[in-house]
Amino acid sequence: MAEEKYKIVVFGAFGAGKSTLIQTLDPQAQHIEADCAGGTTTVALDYGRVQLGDKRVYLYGTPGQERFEFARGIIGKGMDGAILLVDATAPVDEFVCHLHDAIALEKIPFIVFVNKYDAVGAQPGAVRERFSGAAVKDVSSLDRKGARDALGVFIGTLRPHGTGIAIPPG
Ligand SMILES: Nc1nc2c(ncn2[C@@H]2O[C@H](COP(=O)(O)OP(=O)(O)O)[C@@H](O)[C@H]2O)c(=O)[nH]1
Ligand SMILES: [Mg+2]
Repeated sequence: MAEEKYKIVVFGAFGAGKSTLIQTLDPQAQHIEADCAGGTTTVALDYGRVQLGDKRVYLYGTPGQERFEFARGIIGKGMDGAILLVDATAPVDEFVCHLHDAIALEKIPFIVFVNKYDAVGAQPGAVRERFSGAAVKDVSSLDRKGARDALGVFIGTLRPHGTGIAIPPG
């Protein structure tokens, strides 16, 4: 049987744990930084690969700041699913809600990973409640097995790359 491929993009605020998650899932993941605006800002991307049985998953981490909307648009092109990574130690702010709404609007299948849920001061319940209409799971970016298992369950709900319905832009 042919190998199935999936493109998954990880969205989340700066510091939510996106790079950590991708590094945990693929220790050989690439972290790429580029200077923008004459070196005054840095745009950081992550890229990793995970093999789950006969399923090959390509993971992309997007820059977490508001001003990199354009980069998220480019990286997100043709994704089969999205992970919204939320830091349970920080309030769910407008930016996180904006990311959620943008993913939902495009009808991208997604799951919310509640990261840092066991850290001091974490309020995972508040995150779960905020996104109660969606698939939500406590997943630590530092826990390889937990992250792999959660990714595997999510991938199992998706159609492989190239079989989804193309959504026209705009
Ligand atoms: N306690 C705890 N810290 C984490 C976890 N995941 C990430 N961090 C820390 O959060 C910080 C930001 O993580 P990073 O992956 O760089 O965030 P990014 O900006 O979303 O890529 C780092 O200091 C990580 O070590 C986690 O599951 N638990
Ligand atoms: Mg990062």
